[in-house]
Amino acid sequence: MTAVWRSIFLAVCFGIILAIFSIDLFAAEPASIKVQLWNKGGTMGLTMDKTSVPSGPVEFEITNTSKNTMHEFLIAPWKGSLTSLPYDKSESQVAEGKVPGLQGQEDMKPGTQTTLRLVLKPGSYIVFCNQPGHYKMGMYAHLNVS
Ligand SMILES: [Cu+2]
Repeated sequence: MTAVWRSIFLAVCFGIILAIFSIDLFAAEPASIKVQLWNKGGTMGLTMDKTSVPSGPVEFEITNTSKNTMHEFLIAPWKGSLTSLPYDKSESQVAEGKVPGLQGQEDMKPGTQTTLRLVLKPGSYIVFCNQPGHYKMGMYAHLNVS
């Protein structure tokens, strides 16, 4: 290897190392929210450790803390009242087909945990559980994405 090629090679190596380090230094950690899906003595709910996050990647660490009940975690942009999602009375469930932008993690067995990574735009969101009857029992919460 000539001296010129060696210095080019070293410069490229140095550049690659710098690039790796800067990616590592400047990559933003995704916002993280701990979610608990729970039921106790005839009541149930969905509890989050924060109610506002910056837009972009968001990581939901979801735990179904129930010992005996299936729950789920659904999220959709929603500006209205938290109790006014379109509802299908015959199914005792939110009419999911009428909620634009709905996504999430369905059917979490009791005692299970999962991590859901989403990319969220700024806005007002509703999070809820849509196992039959659970939305009306109070399994919903508001999330603000700024
Ligand atoms: Cu539920």
